[in-house]
Amino acid sequence: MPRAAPAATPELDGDVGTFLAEQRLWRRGVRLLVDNWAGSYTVPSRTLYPHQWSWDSAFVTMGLAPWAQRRAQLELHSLFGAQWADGRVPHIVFSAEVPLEAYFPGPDFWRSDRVAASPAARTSGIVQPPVHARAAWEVYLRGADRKRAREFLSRIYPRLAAYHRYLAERRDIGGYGLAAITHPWESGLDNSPAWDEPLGRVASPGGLDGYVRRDLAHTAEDERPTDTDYARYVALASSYRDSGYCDDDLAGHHAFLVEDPLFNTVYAWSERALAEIAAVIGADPRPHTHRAAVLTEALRTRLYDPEAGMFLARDLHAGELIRARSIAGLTPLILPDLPEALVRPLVATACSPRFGIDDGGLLPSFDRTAPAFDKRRYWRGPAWLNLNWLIWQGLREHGRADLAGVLRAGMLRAASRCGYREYFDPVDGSGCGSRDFSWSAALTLDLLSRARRRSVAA
Ligand code: 2M8
Repeated sequence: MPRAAPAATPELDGDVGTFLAEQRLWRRGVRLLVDNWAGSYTVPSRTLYPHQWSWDSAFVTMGLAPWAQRRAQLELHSLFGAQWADGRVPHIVFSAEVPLEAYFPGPDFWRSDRVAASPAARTSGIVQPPVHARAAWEVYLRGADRKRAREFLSRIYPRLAAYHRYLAERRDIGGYGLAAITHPWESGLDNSPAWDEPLGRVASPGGLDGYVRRDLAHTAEDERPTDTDYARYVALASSYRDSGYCDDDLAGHHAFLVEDPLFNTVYAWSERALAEIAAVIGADPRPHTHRAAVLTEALRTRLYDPEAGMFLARDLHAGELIRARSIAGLTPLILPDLPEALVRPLVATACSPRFGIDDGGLLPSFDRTAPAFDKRRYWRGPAWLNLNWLIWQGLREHGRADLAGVLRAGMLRAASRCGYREYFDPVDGSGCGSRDFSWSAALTLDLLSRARRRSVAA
């Protein structure tokens, strides 16, 4: 896929220009997170996503940690305040103050209040990638008040451990330790072409009859999922809901069951963070270290595909890998115990024309050379800052500082040119989706604050 040459960005030229541009980015990012603060958590977007989302809150926490410790702590406490008795952390916690028609599917669709295990707040009943323990660890590392930071860890640790226990005990459908997801929304990469095949098996007889999509009021239609896909999302979520969100015999009664590389990578990454947290608060880190190692090994044996040179998702009903190359398959790079024999092909794939790290832009969410690639439609090609930020961490972890630097520059350039958009067209660099999107700002603040820490230390 040909790419337009990146236009010159005068504000990023030269040391002074860079300094001023980064100052501007910092101020705008802080302003945005202040504006999107809803009292005890941050909404991903005031328009498109007006409630609390699970993994969004974890990313936001990382961006709050360097300058707003109390808010960062509160962000996670408020999410885990809505944890279910079985340990699951719902992917959306609904605000009672937001009108019902502001978001679909809202609390009346999910009906969490009819489930005994659910909390007082109304929530969805599915989960999202478990980045939270890693976020909690970052909060602790950045806390100037060490006593308070330790107290925070002691309070949050049992909650985090309960979520991981839920995944280990209720979602290991394949039997190798990996958690299975029950819905594309659980992957975080909701509309990825990787889900086309397993989602295609979901019957949605009534389509969207009786439902009104609210997302299209805020974003262009060609940047969002189609009605056909939406009808399938709704059918799948309704069937899980109508089972009482029951995880017994999922393989027998649930149409979509997938082992996803991103979900399980952040699970392993967070399990390592749990080990660090346990050591600080005097709990036993060994079960976490053990599970992290099991997960890395299962990722390698179950999801790595040598021919693709990357990790692929596994469809548990079909019993095989899904041959669609999504950026999720590059994220195992963040695992420090990933063998060098796998790091090398992953880096090569990231630099290949399929993802194209070398040409100075951002990594797209899906293989640019595949027919399903769609440069502006959500999760079918556009570049997202959270995924680029994860790969950036992975490249640094494995000593690829040069490539990490290219990615960092790409992320800052995108935010400088287009503002904190939800995602970016990887071909011409323009912004798409929602404006003033929280994790785009938060992770940029994280990037900037790490550089500050380094220069202060120097
Ligand atoms: C998107 O997902 C929601 C459903 O959960 C939606 O499209 O309405 C995804 O990008 C997801 O990863 C993200 O957490 C959420 C809020 O930013 O939006």
